[in-house]
Amino acid sequence: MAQTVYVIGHKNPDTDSVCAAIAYAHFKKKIDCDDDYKPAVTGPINSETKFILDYFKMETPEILTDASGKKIILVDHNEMGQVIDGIENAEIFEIIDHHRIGDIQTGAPILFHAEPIGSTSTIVADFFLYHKIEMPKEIAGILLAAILSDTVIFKSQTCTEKDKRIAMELARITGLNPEEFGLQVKKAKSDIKGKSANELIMSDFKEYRKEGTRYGVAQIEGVDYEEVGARKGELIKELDAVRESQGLNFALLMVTNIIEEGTRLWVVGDGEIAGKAFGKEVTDHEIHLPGVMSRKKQVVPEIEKVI
Ligand SMILES: [Mn+2]
Repeated sequence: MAQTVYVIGHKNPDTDSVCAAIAYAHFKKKIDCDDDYKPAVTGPINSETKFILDYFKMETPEILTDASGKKIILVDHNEMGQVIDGIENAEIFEIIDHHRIGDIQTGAPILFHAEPIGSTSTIVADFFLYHKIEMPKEIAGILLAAILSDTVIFKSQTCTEKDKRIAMELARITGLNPEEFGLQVKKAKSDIKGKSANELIMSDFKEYRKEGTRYGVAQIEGVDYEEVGARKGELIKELDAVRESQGLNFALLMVTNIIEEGTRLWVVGDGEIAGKAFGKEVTDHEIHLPGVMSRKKQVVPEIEKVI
C-alpha cells in the first residue's frame, strides 16, 4: 500500500538540509514508484535558501513541526538535539548524513548512509549519478548551490575531492560557473540588513548534547566582520536569551569571515569550556580563531574534548 514518507533535514534548516531533502525525495520517487516521498522542512527557510529556490523556480517544502505517527527519512543530521519534535513516536526509515554519528536510535534496522564529506547534497547527487537517474536542471542546480554553501565555495576544511568532482558535474549540467554562482549564494546569506538579532542567530543554530552538558553553536558568515561586529552588544544579549530559554549551559556564535577565512567566536554562559578548548582567554565574550570556518570540524570536536 502506498504510504507517504517525509524527507526532512534538521531544525533551523540550512540550505544543505533543504536542498538535499527536495532532491532525495525526487530520487526516491524515481527508484520506488510504490511510495510517495515528500520533502519537508522543520521551520522557515533562511535568506540564502530562499534565494536558491527562487533562482531555480522551485517551491519551498511544506513545514512539518511534529513527526508523530509519520514515516521519516532524516537528511543532514542524526542528533537528538537537532531532530524534528515527535521523532520518538515516528518511524525513521533512513538517514543520509555527513556529520559524526550522533545519538539517534531506531527500533528497526534502517538504511544509514554517512560519509565524511562536505555536504549531504554531494551524497544525494552521487546517488543520482551512480543509479543513472536523470537529474532535472533545477535539481542539479539546488544540489550545486548546497554544496557551494556547505563547503564555503570549496574553502572549508570539510570539503573533499569528491565534493569538487560532483560539483563540477552539476556545474556542467546547469551551465553555471561554481565560483561565481557560489559568491552569489553566499551574498544572499550574508545580507544581515533588516534582520533581528534573533533571526540572525536562529537561522543557523545547532544544539549539541554531551553527557550532562547541552550547548548551542550558531554561525553567521559574511565577507567582513564590520557589519556584524557593529551589532555585537545586541547579538550577545540575544544569544544569552536563547541560551537561557533553551536551558543550555553555554552558547557560541561563530562570526565567520569567508574572505579572510577566520572566525570571531562569541561566548555566553559558562565560558570556561570554550576558553579551555582553544587555549585562549575569552575577552569581552570573544575568542579570535584565525583559519577556523567549520563548526563541525573545527569547533564542536575541540569543545567536546574538554566537556
Ligand atoms: Mn550539511
